[in-house]
Amino acid sequence: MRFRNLLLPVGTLMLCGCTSEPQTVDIYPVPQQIEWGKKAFSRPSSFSITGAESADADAVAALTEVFAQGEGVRLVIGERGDDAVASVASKIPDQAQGYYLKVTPDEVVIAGNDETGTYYGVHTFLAVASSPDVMSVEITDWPATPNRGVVEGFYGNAWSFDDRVSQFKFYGRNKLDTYIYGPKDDPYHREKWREFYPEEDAARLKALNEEAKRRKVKFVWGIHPAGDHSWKEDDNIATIRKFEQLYGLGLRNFAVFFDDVFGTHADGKKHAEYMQYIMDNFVKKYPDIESMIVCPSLYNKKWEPRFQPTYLEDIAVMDPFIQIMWTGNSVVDMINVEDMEWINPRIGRKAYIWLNYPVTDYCIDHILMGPFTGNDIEIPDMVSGFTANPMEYAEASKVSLFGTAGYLWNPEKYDAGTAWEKALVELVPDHTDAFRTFCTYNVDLGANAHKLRRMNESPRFQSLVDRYESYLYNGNAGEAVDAFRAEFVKIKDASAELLAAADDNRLLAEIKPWLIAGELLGSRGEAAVNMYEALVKGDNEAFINSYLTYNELSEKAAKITSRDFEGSIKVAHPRVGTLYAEPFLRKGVAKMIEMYKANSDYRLDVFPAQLLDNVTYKIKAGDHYLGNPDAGKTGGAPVLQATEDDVNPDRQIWRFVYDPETEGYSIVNAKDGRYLNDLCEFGTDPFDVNLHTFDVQPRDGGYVIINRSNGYLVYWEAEGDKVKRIYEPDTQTVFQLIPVK
Ligand code: 14T
Repeated sequence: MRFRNLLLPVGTLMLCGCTSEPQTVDIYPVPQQIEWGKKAFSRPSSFSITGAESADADAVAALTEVFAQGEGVRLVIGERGDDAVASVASKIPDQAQGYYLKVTPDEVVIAGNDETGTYYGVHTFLAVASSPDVMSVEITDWPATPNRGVVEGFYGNAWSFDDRVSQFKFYGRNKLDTYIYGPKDDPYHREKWREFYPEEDAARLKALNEEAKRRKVKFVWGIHPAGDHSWKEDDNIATIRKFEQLYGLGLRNFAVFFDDVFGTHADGKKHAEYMQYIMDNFVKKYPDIESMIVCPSLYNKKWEPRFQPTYLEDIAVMDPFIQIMWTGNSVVDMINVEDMEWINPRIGRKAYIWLNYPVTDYCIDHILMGPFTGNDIEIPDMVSGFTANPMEYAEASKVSLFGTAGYLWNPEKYDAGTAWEKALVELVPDHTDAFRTFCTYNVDLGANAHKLRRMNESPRFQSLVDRYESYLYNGNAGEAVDAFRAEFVKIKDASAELLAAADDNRLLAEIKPWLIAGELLGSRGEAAVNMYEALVKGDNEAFINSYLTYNELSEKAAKITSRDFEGSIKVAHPRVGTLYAEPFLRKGVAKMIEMYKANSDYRLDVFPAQLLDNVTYKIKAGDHYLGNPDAGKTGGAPVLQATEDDVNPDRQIWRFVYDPETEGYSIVNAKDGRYLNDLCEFGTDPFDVNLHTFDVQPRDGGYVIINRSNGYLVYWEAEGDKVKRIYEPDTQTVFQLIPVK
């Protein structure tokens, strides 16, 4: 890299003989070529601007929002072909969206290869000129990846108008140029795809498109018709009409999504015919349409066996104008060179990446605040675009998206840790240390159906566990106790500091429930440390009091909800520090209670009934017993039976085995060893802890049984002789678990 910089023509820059260290600023995304000189001038309030009339108006506006047109150093702005920048024409890189920027003591030149290039050049200049000493510099820059950005493609509560406006500003500053609109739960995107947007919604989309344009972001509007497309003419016509509504609002970039549909709706030949119809009757009719993107039904390699063997061949015939999306090796996966080498030849073009990160619609109790990492640096050349599917928390997603922007612009100079650190400063400038602490506790996704994990959560806590956990159990714990207490206080104080600042920061306001959960994690930890100290001293009363505090705080934490507003698509139960801190606490408290019970009988009544691990129970709903009459068969479901099974009692006996990873129990029949799956049927696939364990919670003298397989909480309700799955807890059944033997 270094020698490449030396090859750069340095022009009038006086690079040699500098005496003082240049006070350079970090520019992000990192430019392709940059050479700093000495101080050029002190940060002024105005420049004498030349070329503003012919230069890109959005670029000029971004510049003059910060610096007035007036006295001072000459600033020349324009794009290739403009007279103003003719003298540097040979230095402008010829890559799309590229720019040349030069700052010297008597002149600033910002020259784009195109309009977007000029706009990006202005943003780089604003970073250079953000320091009191503006340094001389020469930058030649361009993006490594075409079509960089975000696909709002998640299930759940769609982003608001304000969320999106705030995103576009952020994209413009960070040189992301694409936003694909596809929130699964916007009825006019998917469920009611044939219907026009009502006037108010239409006006908002129009305004958003204009806002996006000002930030040099392509607003791509997507339709999701495949769930009930008839593959007949009238539905084709309905599609064109709907597209024409959006075209009429000024949109020029479009997409069609065929994801998450199956059977006859996932037919590659039909998809190709439909797209040809759209090309002939819409795209070709309006020559100013800029793009048409398709998300296929088979959108990741792992699903290949599920589809018609010819699906990819069938869609490969689509018009080359059409870009085809791909999520990689599986639904949720980072992208590597082999993925691209596999898919590109099969679809006869460079795939357009839909990266399912930091989306959390399948693990909604988590927020993903860790660094953006894991994608190969070679892939920008192998894709036609790269968009990240974010969380329904728009502001919080920016921590990850900031990294996405830097990675896509210049993967070779992208460092995930440095980018993450910069994101924290930019997003929470006044409470960065507290925000850093909080974010480190919100990195892993927990056990989930897609199996993506991030093990680099709370490294400080992890190292405490590694160093000290065994000390605690060996009774040699002075140092360890202090270290754990300090770390719990740290997460508690950080969360409290951020909560106090939340009203002045959109991002913090958005994640308030998680901040509350963070604060409670810290105070629960303190209570647990107090329990430990009391236990060591043999102070029963202090132990019980701290335990009651721990319990009260834990119950409070379990009741926190996020997105619990009227009409919310899904309510989340925020969980923080689930990889190291939470398991440490749970394991530690259980162990302390065990030790306490072995040595004392003082106030044992305050310990709540606990489900025992690896113990067999009869499961009763009212006076019915859950049974397995077809023991030994394959599939089927358990049945609620009015009488006890005297012939073969094991058919009504179930073993509950705790899985610490999912904090849930598997439920296995004693007669034939078959497990109950997420559908409350007998599983036929290999047992999967991520899908086939249950939360079993004490309630009203009995227990409720909950499955959290795919982000949704699913409850059990006894109805007739069946157990059915319900999505609202109100009518769930309280079961009696009767220990057997
Ligand atoms: F279109 C695709 F590329 C895609 O990823 N589709 C959905 C997406 O909307 C969702 O946000 C994402 C993460 O949950 O995964 C896809 O949705 C799924 C995937 C599954 F494997 C929904 C249910 C599944 F079982």
